[in-house]
This record gives sequence, C-alpha cells and structure tokens, in this order.
Amino acid sequence: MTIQTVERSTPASWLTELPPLGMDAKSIAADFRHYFSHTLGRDRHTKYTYYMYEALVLTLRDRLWERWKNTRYAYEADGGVRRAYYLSLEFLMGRALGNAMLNLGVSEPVNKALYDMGLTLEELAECENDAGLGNGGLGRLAACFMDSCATLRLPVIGYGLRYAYGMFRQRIENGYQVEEPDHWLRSGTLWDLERPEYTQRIKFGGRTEGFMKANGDMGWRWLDTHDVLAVPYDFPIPGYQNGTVNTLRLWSSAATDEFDLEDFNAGSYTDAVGAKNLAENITMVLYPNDATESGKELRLRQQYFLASASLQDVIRQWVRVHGEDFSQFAAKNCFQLNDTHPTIAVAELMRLLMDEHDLGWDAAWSITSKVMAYTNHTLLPEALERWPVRLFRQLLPRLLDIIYEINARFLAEVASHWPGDIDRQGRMSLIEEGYEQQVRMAYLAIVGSISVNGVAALHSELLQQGLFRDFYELWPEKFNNKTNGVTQRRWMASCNPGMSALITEAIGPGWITKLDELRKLAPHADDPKFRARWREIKQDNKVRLASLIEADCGVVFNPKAMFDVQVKRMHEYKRQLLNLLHVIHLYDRIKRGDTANWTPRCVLIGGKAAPGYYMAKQIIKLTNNIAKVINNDPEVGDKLKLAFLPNYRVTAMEIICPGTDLSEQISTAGKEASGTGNMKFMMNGAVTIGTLDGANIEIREEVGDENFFLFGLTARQVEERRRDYNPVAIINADADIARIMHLLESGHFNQFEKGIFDPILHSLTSPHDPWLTIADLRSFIEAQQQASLAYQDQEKWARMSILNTAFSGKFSTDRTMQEYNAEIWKLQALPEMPMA
Ligand code: 26Q
Repeated sequence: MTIQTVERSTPASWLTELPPLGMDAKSIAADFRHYFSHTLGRDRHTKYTYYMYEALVLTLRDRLWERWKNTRYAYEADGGVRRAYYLSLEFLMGRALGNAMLNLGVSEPVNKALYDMGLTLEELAECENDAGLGNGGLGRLAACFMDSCATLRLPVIGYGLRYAYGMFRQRIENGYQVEEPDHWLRSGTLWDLERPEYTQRIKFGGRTEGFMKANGDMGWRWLDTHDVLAVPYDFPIPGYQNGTVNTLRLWSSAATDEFDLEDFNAGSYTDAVGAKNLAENITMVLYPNDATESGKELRLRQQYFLASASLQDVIRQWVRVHGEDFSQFAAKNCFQLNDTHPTIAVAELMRLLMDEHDLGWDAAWSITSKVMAYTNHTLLPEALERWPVRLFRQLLPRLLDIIYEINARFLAEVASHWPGDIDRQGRMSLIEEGYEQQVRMAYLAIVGSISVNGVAALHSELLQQGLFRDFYELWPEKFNNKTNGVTQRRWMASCNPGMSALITEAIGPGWITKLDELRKLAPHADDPKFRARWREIKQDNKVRLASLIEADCGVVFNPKAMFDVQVKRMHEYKRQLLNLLHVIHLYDRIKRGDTANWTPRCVLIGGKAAPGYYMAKQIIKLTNNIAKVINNDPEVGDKLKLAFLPNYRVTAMEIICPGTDLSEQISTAGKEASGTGNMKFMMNGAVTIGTLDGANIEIREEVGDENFFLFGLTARQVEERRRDYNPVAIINADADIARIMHLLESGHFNQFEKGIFDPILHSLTSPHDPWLTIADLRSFIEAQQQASLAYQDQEKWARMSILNTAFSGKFSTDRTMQEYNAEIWKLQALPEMPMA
C-alpha cells in the first residue's frame, strides 16, 4: 500500500474537539451493539462468540485510542521529552483483553453490559489468541516492563518484531513433544494499528565504497543493496487507570516494489519471487530457542531489521523537530538492549549518524556510547551470541567495517590501560580468532554502552567476577544490577481476583500500584479468620487449576493434595530431572509401604523444549512415561499424581500460579540469571522450594528462611564440587537414591521402549554432568520432606503462604522500572492525565 505522506495543512480543530467516550455500562453496551451489527455486519444468524469478542475489542480500543493520542501529545510537548526505547526481539504479551479492561478501569461496567446481553466475559476472553511473540522469561519480562512503564507514566517506547508465527504450539504425542506452527494472526488482530506512513527502508548485502567528502574527510557509501521495507504496527500499552497509553511498535517486513522489477527485467521470474519471499520472510517466525541458535542468517537479518528500523524511526522524529542538529540527541534519547539480540544497534547508530547525517567518528561515538545500555540475561557461556565475520561481511558489510573500527580503537584503549598485556587484548577483542572469526556481540554491547546490568544480585555479581571480568576491571562504573520483577496487575489483580479482593478488603487497593503495601498483610497471617478465607480462595484456585489439568492431560488432581508445580522452559540447567527423581522417590516409598504420615501430592510439570534440544525433549518423554506408570497404579491412588501440561504459555500461567502450593525453583546454583516465574508464584501465595540461585536468594531474604525450603549447593560450592564430582559414589552410598536409579535403569518406565532413557541416565551418572543433579538430590529429598510435613499443618502452611505474598513487594516491575529510570534512563514521569 502506498500512502500519500504529504500531511495536509487544513485546520485540525475538528480533530481535537472530540467528546470523550463514555465509560459506563450503557455507553459500552451501545458501542458493542453498534460494532457487532454495523461494523462487523453480524446478525441473529451469526451470533458467534468470536464476533462478540471482536465487538468488545473495538469498543475498548476506541477508549484506548483517545488516551493514546493524549499521551503522545504530552510526550511531544516542548520539543519532546527525554525518552527511552526498549529494543527487544521478544515481547511475550499474552492476551490483551483482560489487561485493557483492568487498566482502563472498566471491568465492572463491561461485566454489567455483557450480563445484560446474556454474555460472560470468560467465554469472550477465550476467543483471544495469546500474542506469543517470545520464548520465555526474557520476552515476558519485556511485556511486564511495558505495563509498569505505562503505569509509572514513563515515556518508554517498546520496539520489536511482529512475527506472523509466534512461539510454536506444543502437542504431546506418545509422550513426545510435537511442534505446531502458531499462526496467531490468522484472523488478524484488532489490538494494533498499522502505520504505513512511518515505513522504513532497511539495507542488506551489497558492498561499501569510500569517497572524499567536500571537507576532505573520508566518507563511505553502502551500495548495490537489497532493500526491505519495515512497516510499523503500534500496540497500545495502557497504564493502570491513569489516562496514559504508551506504544509498543512492532515491525513487519515487506518487499519493495523496484527490487522485483529488476529481476523481472532480467527475465527471472522465480528469482524475483524468491527475492520477494526472502524480504517477507524476515518477520515470518520467532526463533524458538531460549538459549542459542548461532549462525542462522535469517536470525541476524531479524536482529538488524529491528535495530535499523527502530533507530531510523527515532532519528526521523528527531530530524523533524531538530533538523540535522544532533548536539542534544544523547540528552533526549536512551536505548535499552534486551540482551545482545538487538546489539547491532551500536554499529547501526554509528552508521546512520556518520553516513546518513554527516557526523564525524568522534561525534557519532560520543552519542552512541552515551545512549546505549545493555542488559544481560544469561550466565551460560555457550549462550553468548557470536556471529561469523563471514556472514557479517556478506549481509552487513558496512556494519562490519564499523565494528572493526570500534574494535581497533577499543583495543588501543586496552593496550594503554594494560601495556604489553597481549593476552588480555586477545581475550577482550570484539573479534574472536579461531577456525572461523566471530563477532562477540556481548563485548560489542559492553563497549558501546553507558550501562551494563544483570537481572538479579547474584547474577550481576557473577558477571563481574566471571564472564565480563576484564571489562569490569576496565570500567567498574558501567556495571550494575537491576533485579527483575513482574507486573502485579496481570499476575495478581487480573489472574487471581479472589485473592485480590481479599487483600484489598484487608489493606486497601494501594498494592495495585505500590506493591510494598502488601507488607500490611503480615499481621493478618496471625488471624485465624483471615487464614481460613485465604485457604478457601487457594482451594477455589486449585479447583480451577485441576480442571485445566484434567481437560488438557486427562489426569485428575485432588484439590486437597499439595500442588507442587514446575513450569518453565525445558532445560537441563533448570533440572526438571531433579524434580522427576524426587517423584520417583515418592513412588518408590509408596510401593515399599513407607507411607506413614503421608502428604498427598500432585506434581505438575510444563514447558516447551527448543525443537533441536534432544535432551530437553527426552526429559518431556520421561515425564510422560513416569506419569503413566504412577497415575495408573491403584496402589498409588491419591497419594501421588504426576502430569505434564502441554503448551505451557502466558495464559496457562494465569491459571497455574494462583493454584500452586509449592513452587519449584531448583536450578543448579549459578545458572539461572534471575527467574521470574518464582516471583509470580510467590505473589500468589506459593511457598518456594529452591536453590540459592538467581532471584531465589532475594526472595528468601524478603520472606525469611523459615518461609522458604532451601536446599542444594551454593554457586561457589558448585564450582568446587565439579573438580572431584563422583555421582556413582553418591548413588552407591545412599540407599534411597540407589533405588531411584535402579527403577530408571531397570526400564520400569520404558518397558516397551528399551534404552530410550540411556542418554539421560548417562548424563546423570557422568562425573562431567555440568548440572550436578545427583549432588543435590539428597538435600532436595530432605527439603521436600520438610515441605510435606509443613503442609500437614494447614494453619502453619496458610501462614507461610500469606507471608510469601506479604513480602513479595520487591518483585514488582514497578520497582524494577523505577531503578532503571533513576540510574540509567533518567526520564521525567508525565504529570497525571486529565482523562484517567
Ligand atoms: C539467541 C540467538 C538466536 C536465537 C535465539 C536466541 C535467544 C532467544 C531467547 C537466546 C535467549 C533467549 C531467552 C533467554 C531468557 O529468557 N533468559 C531468561 O531471562 C529471564 C529474564 O531476565 C531470567 O529471569 C531468566 O533467568 C533467564 O534464563
């Protein structure tokens, strides 16, 4: 589509004098009927729930749009306020409907309007697909950040990609994961607004050529490129009942017209179509790996496409107001890089400033190194992004030139800081030498940024002492910590209405925007009446969770039993295997009659494995096989159940976390950067069983040792243990563990599938097992036993549960965003909007 981009100069008073839309049930019902009948054109023969869902979205959308416009005008005032841009390849938004209602403050009138029409919100809400544009923690964190920024009225704009296919759908067949494409846009989405008028052009391939500028300086041209268009789609991000609506701008790729013509003229129809496909492919699919997927050309295209489109978009707006004067650019703009994925932005900003806006190197670098900030999300060395230099040269030749120049200047600085230390220059170089040269993206991010942060205290500490030690020694002031959080609007208020109402009744509604106020709940933990109501609500939530599990797994969970839950991406370091070994232990105890004083348990495991991650997929299969044996054994009965929940996603977590008693956070210490599921569980009154890893440490600090089941080696002990780790000796010396291993080795869970779990057994018993699963097993079993005993005293458990919620205030992304803002972004919050 071509848009006439010349703006008209007609007076715009008729645009601004729109009367505000009504927020009462009557206005909402009127609009709903209008949209259903007139806009969607449906009638009594087509009373499909889906169209009613659409009519409701259109109704709410209008109310978002008007606040959105006001927010944009406010940000534009006085030449524009300072802004931050959150650059992320992932935004795991989930559903938008419930969130829009809550944040617009129209839950009551909408429910009334629907009730009067004989409808319920629940059935309409079910029509919405999750926007699954992310893998897991990192993507959902970006979504929670957006919610908190809008609620805090911070001028933060999200930039990402509008993948046609989000995170794959997971089905289980014969116990194995099967991936299905998630075509979430099949029937379109009404939540976004296409903005073809802000389309950007992105270059790929071609060659570079030097030339002499008029002033005698050297300039560079990037020629013979294959260009792709980036078309933005804006998603509104409403703040909590404050009249603010921020923007998430997602880019979609499209072919340019002329580039077809060229190939058509050369007489190659198929090449032309192929080239068009390549262009349109860029935003086709999200890469489903939550660890690494290096070397894939399409992924590098995605990264550059996002970085370039977003930077050009910001510069376009800058030039419109300030012309070619960039002297204040760094004072007004800040880019937060969500891991290294968008880090090519460092080189791209240099290119745009130098090649397109005629700045010299020093001026461009002075800006670039002040506006970029980098967040790291992983400690696994194998997960650090590296791109082959060869690929860069072919795809982004001008950017490779710039990276080389950044590196040359940086290594000179290293040399002057550590004269003669050649080793260190090699270690710190942005280019890794070897069989194939590679660009180290994390190092590019550190060198090009004003700030480098980890996502929990331990993680930030380990980055400074380990992975990034050399850089920390050079620039200690760059490094800082920003402990993650989650938004309590989605993860309490919206997904746990029962508990939210009780909390609000006890301490008022302040917690919805000031989560620290939950502290006021602590005294209520000693009130038996309050505890009884708390338990009733938990019970209702467990019933709701049990029906999901019965529907999706065919396993019946008894809501009286302890609900023990581990949901997260399947990964060896997260140690779903450790959880399974404990389940086998409980099964073994039942089978040998060791059931005095038994606490019935229902264990739920859920999560997706990267499609190419063999071990993670085997662990899913093992879970399903163990579940089959346990759930069908009449001797086990209600004492123990195990289920694997297929297709774990945001919408499933909204039912899971309110119904959980025990939260499994059992990664090998020093491996989980932070975790955020741990925080969602805590807020919803689950007690954690966990290692001293990631944010678990801070969770335990907040809630107190007595309200947390701790086990396992510390990060330091893990490193020491590796040296003389002998899992077989541990197994032989511990009768319980020996029995667990024997059940596995004897093929008890794979009677007709001989040998399929051998690789798992091999990794568990290897002295080189990086995850030290067997090393922590005894300690884990003991902590689990303590949890079981604690659960038997339901009054005591309720107390622990309430205190977990009460002390979860730190883990709001409102706090996290305030810290990013105070220490990195330094933005001014907008004053309260007139239209709340
Ligand atoms: C990289 C290159 C190519 C393709 C894919 C990727 C890729 C994609 C996603 C690499 C990593 C991810 C996601 C990482 C992630 O989710 N990390 C988690 O981030 C959370 C938020 O900070 C933390 O709480 C978790 O501890 C961390 O594992």
